[in-house]
Amino acid sequence: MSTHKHYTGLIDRYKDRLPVSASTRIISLNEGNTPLIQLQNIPRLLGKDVNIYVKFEGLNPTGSFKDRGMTMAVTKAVEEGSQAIICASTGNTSASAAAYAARAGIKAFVLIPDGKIALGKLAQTLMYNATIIQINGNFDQGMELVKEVAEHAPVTIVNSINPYRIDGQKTAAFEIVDDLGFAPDYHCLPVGNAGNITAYWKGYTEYARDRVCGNRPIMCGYQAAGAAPFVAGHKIDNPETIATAIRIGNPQSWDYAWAAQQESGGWFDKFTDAEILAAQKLLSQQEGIFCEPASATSLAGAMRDIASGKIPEGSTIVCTLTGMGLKDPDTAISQCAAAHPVTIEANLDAVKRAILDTL
Ligand code: AN7
Repeated sequence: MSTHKHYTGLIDRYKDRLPVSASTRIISLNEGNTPLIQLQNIPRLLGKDVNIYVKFEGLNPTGSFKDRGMTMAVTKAVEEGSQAIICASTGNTSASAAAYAARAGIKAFVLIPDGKIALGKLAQTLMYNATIIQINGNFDQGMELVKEVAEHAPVTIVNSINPYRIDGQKTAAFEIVDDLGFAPDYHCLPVGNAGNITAYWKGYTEYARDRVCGNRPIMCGYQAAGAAPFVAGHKIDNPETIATAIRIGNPQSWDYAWAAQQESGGWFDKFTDAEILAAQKLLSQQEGIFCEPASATSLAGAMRDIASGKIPEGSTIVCTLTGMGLKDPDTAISQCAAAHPVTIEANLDAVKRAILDTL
């Protein structure tokens, strides 16, 4: 028998810091351990002496950071005897819940806003065979319905109001400190339902408490202009943005996110859809890193705050890229309409001309 030791996911790696025991059956797809990539060309374009890293969470098994929380939430749901999980979702949580339910052999029910889910996320959720319930309403309405129905049906909620989700997701902060050898000065991330900013703050706080790192980063939470309750200071009734992942007006982790902002000395800010898409394109074209629109909000924010000097030169900055670009092919293709591929005759002359025209 092989004694080869291989990576079996973030619960195994960080089990001393997670609520599991030796007898827990771990439901894992080898999530976590995502790359921390240093940007090379964008800092040069900004003309500033800064170290920007991206934590590419789009390389998790279902293509988003949600897998970190989901391995933990589904592991605990199964341990507690649950036969079914449920969530409301803007798309990524539903894909992740569906995958981990399949892995565990239990049922997944997902409530999604009709017509407002990126195509890749819908494809995944269908393939993993979740029961999809589309509602004529938005994420916030779905979330309220999920909380109500869970009181009447034997289903475990796996949205980030489930504390095990936060526990799983805090491991992203551990990985960043373990990779860098220290905590960054600034941590930038998109904020929707606010589970992730809550989780990162919990992770950094735990590592600082245990002296794994000496400091905690300043937390910068960035939202879409049409869905920016933390910038407004109150919930939003009809959130709208092309970044459908963060089309959320009533964040469930409201108080935790404010605590992260206040305790870290950080801030919230908002970005138009055009700014978000420009950052997504810049990251693809300058660095070869393709994230989904919502994820690019973190880079849009870092760039604005570096340019203005709010984030000073000499800083180390980590931006979380929460999801991968293939999640939303429609938005990617429609953004590149001007550079639409041309079709030519299949002969050498035509190919030569096509190349020379471009050079
Ligand atoms: C790519 O899938 O809420 O602030 O239901 O998919 O922790 O909510 C997704 C959120 C950022 C915001 N980036 O994170 C869902 C859902 C991407 C996301 C967020 C989401 P939170």
